[in-house]
Amino acid sequence: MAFSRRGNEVMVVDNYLHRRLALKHKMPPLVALPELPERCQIWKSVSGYEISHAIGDIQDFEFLEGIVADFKPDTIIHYAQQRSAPFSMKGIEEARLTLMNNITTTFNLIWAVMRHAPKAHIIKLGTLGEYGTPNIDIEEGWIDIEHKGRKDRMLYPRQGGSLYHTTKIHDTDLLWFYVRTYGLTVTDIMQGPVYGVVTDETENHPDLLTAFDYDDIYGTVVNRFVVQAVAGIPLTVYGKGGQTRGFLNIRDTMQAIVLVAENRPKTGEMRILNQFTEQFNISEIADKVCKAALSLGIEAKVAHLENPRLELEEHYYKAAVNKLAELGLKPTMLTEKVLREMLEYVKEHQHKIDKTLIMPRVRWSHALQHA
Ligand code: USQ
Repeated sequence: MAFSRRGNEVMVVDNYLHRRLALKHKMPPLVALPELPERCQIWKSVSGYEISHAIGDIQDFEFLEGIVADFKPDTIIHYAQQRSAPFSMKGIEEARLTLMNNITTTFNLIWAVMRHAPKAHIIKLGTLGEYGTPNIDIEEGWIDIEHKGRKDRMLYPRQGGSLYHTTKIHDTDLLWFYVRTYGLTVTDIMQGPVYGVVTDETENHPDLLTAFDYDDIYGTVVNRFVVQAVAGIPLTVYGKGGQTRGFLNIRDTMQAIVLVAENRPKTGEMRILNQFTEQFNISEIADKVCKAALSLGIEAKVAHLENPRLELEEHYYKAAVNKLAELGLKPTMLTEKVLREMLEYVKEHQHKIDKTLIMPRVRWSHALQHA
């Protein structure tokens, strides 16, 4: 929608993976959304612009190849990923699905582009979690290393905290291999956890919103805390709550993709950008949500749960984030007003909250216990 309203010819390809998994594992979003063809119609009626679509799985190379050959895109935004860390740690079936889906979609896309649109700019959604939580500053994709008197510039070391994050590392590696070997043009955007409800395009159109997930597997931490506050459930801080991440508003995800598409890297370049607006630890997020809730008369509490994940709960964290600002990104901050708007949205749909979806069910150590 963001590209369409700028006058671009847009095509969306979807296999409903997110919806199918949500259905199978009984974790619906807060508000049910129409399927893609209906959403395209609604978009046409509100904007006048047409978005074409195809329903299918890009793990099927022939399906994808046909689309790239016909449409001949000059920019491709690759969102086709199983993107939940807890899902990828649930068991072997979920782990395999995540690994196969994420790597195969990237691999197929690379080949479809090489064959039919070699000049296309691939914009790949990466994740800050690829870098993990190292005890040194995190750079934007690359690091200059001096070793035994010699210097080189290499991919910044990566160490994911879940299998999902590890598949994103594989993606980066695959893309970098094909960029340096065949001269593809790629931007890998390393985003932190996203929060928020609306973008400029969806603000007044509830049927065009993205899924607002709050369960333990799909929901990300800020959105979960907002729902928990409204539902009167103590906010589920995992462990000590000193886990620090770089957060961003969903509005900025769109802003970034548009900026990146409009400012292509050099042909044959692998450009890597970090994206977040502010760093917080989880306890700070919980405090902010409690404060905003209180301003609406909701008294939220915080609970420190045993951490279902294996992650550092207190650590150094300092990530560079310059390149998107240089392209002109105007950051949206996590203000009390923004949190209040989220709380108000959730309050409107309070009756739809399923409280059984809140507590964490997936433990990183689960697979070991069942080995
Ligand atoms: N956390 C809690 N309580 C909760 C949920 C999460 O304390 O109820 C903690 C987690 O332990 C973790 C942090 O909050 O330390 C972030 O968890 P999250 O579920 O919000 O985000 P994460 O699993 O890391 O994954 C999300 C998206 C993923 C994206 C990633 C960016 O689902 O697609 O790639 O954020 S990043 O975290 O930078 O890797």
